[in-house]
Amino acid sequence: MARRYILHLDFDAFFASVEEILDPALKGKPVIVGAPPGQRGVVASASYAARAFGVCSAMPTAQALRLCPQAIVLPPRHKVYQEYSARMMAILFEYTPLVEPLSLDEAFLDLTGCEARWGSPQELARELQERLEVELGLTASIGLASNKLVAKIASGLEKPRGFVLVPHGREAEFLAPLPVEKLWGVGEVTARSLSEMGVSTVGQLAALNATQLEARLGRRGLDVYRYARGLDDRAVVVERAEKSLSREVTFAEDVGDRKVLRKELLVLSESVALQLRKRGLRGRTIKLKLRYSDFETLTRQVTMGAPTDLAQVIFEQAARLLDKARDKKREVRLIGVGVSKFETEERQLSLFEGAGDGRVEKLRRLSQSVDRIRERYGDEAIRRG
Ligand code: TTP
Ligand code: MG
Repeated sequence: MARRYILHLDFDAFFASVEEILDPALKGKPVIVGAPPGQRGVVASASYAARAFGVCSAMPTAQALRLCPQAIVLPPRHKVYQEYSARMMAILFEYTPLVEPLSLDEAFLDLTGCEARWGSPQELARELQERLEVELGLTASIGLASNKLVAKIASGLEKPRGFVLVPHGREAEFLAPLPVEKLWGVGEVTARSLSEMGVSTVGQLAALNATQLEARLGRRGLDVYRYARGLDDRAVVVERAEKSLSREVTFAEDVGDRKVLRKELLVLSESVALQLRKRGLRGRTIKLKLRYSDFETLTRQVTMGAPTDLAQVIFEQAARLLDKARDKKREVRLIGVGVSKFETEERQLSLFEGAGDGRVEKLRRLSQSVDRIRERYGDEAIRRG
């Protein structure tokens, strides 16, 4: 069987770099894309010149400006970034149909068996990096490895313009010196729990056996056990154009308590909202799904005047549907939330501008900073209070 090659590609300082292309006078200067400091905004993207001053994403813009007063702060222009993202994806698809976009500026490619047509995966990766720079003017960092986990970590290690190849069989050795937080599934809480066991690097983690990890981390311990050894067999998933996005959960024990159901609904709404924002989608229809203990399943939905990608809005609608639809005498086995009727960014902008809804804007800013923290520290880092 052909050796598996997975490539992960991520643009360097994506939003800030696009701004530099559109205004070449910005090149090399400390550029920050984010909300202005007056609005308690945070940095979405910082150019590498700005990072030299200690500026990083998710940092409050006000703090960034204290570190680097000469920084140029620009408001995000999502439509433009989406265009560049689409151009990048189009180039990737020229090489293989096995492209999995992860967010606007990053994707996985499965290059297994590509040699016949494109030369070695290394050559292909280099060519890709060069083409993106010549044709789009954007630099990307690439990780190339036998699986997604290792490729993704590798692409982040030598930014900007990084290229890190992890040879087959050397995955564990490559990961060993890295901090445990680099692994999927290891957020702040898990890292703290591990450090109590004297474990701070992936190598130390790999010395633990599965039973120890399961005892400490629960079911997730087994995933972490495999990741620590550089093992990950997840496939590159080719996405169809999505029409809806949903999350559902089956309870270990059937639930009749409204409070418990609402709490789960909030967690699901947050998860759906995060996925929407990562994909740059907003939807107008919110759907609730309930399955009772006897497996009878019902769905209810509501369509709003304006699209959303906010957990709070999704939750409020779903919770209202729950109160209306639920038969309180029966216990619930499964609950789910979905969002559909997606709208394009352009229309969304005008709707939001027209609405002039200060609360929506405030929620959006909060959500963006929450996303950034989640990206960094994993889902477990934040739960709404
Ligand atoms: P990243 O790839 O995380 O950041 P980056 O491209 O700016 O910098 P790096 O060189 O470290 O890759 O995210 C891509 C873009 O997505 C980023 O330019 C800004 C935006 N973004 C948000 O607005 N909110 C978020 O929560 C995240 C993760 C990114
Ligand atoms: Mg990036």
